[in-house]
Amino acid sequence: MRFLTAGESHGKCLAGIIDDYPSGVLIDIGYLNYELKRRQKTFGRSERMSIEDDQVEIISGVRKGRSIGSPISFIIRNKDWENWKDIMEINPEGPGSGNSGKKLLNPRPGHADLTGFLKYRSGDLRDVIERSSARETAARVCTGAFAKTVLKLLGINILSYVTRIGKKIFSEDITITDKILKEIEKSEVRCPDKKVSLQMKQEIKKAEKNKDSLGGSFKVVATGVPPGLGSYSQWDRRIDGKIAGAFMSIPSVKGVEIGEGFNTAKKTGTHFHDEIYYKKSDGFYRKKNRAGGIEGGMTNGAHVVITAYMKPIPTTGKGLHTVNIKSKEDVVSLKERSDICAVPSASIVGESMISIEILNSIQEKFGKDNITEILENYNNYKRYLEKV
Ligand code: EPS
Repeated sequence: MRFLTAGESHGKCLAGIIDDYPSGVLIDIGYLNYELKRRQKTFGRSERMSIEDDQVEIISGVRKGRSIGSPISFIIRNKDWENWKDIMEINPEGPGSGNSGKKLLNPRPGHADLTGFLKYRSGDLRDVIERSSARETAARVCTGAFAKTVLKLLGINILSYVTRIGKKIFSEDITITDKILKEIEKSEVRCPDKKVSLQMKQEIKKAEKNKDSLGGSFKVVATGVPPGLGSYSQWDRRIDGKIAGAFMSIPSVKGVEIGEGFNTAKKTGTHFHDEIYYKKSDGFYRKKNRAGGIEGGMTNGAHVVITAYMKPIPTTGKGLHTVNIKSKEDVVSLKERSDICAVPSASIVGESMISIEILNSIQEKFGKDNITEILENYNNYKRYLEKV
């Protein structure tokens, strides 16, 4: 399964194309919209989130509620486009052609602005910031919801929660129960602990008051993943490489950890690796999961656990020292309406990226054309695992 997205942040809509999505999958539009809402409703976002009410419109690839094996395409309309029609006018002679808005010339350190200007040779940073905006991640979440729909049929589920916002940390190990999952969904910052959630919200309010922004970290966990997805046989088939790449592609993510990855350097082999046991009823199993469910470039049957680390949002009320791209004068970086902290929303994007990568590896091993074919091959593999 491959996907591409298109669309500017304040353009007419976002668009997505998903290729090689299996046929025969029941598509629940209500579920796709539910996932879009999960990304939108977190604390620390800009007023933009109260303007938008992300809803998917499927354009192709689905007939009478089922995928038919042809490319799926969809759009998500930007409600805010109504307020930006003139500035975003497509036609040179169109109704809004006389109004391009004020030229943006003061690039924000930490954003794509300066390098985008150098690379694409635009005299207005608006051309760069429209597409480099994290608004694009709404289309990824929609694609992720399509992927999750297939994974659920295989008993693979994905969850996420926030582990840090600024200085506030949630570092406990959680046991995955329905109660914890409900707590995470109830928390506006997607943290399983009520007290820490409040502290995280305070941290965001403090940053807002100081005209500043925040980063943090979030965890994504995939449960029910079978052993043997990915392969050690070639560098580009290693699933840890694919998952790390997918997470690094989320705007603002600067580090990705698999299991207790960042801890490995200080531990000895006998204190780090997850020892192997066997029980007739359960087959092979581990008591620990420091490897985060991946060994030798393959899933090992344990939960896949990823932590992503995000830098603070580059747009701040205070601004930072920068240089005007035209006059070359020292100035303060541009200020646009912006989020204070997007870590909780990014955790939903993380869920989407892992779903897409896991589904890709599933299709590589069990077939990609039709869901019944995938399920037959998958169940056959599971029967083999029970016997081995
Ligand atoms: C973003 C800036 C803000 C965010 C946007 C990402 O948009 P605006 O400039 O319209 O206020 O709200 O994120 C979204 C719109 C979204 O849907 O996530 C940026 O500069 O990356």
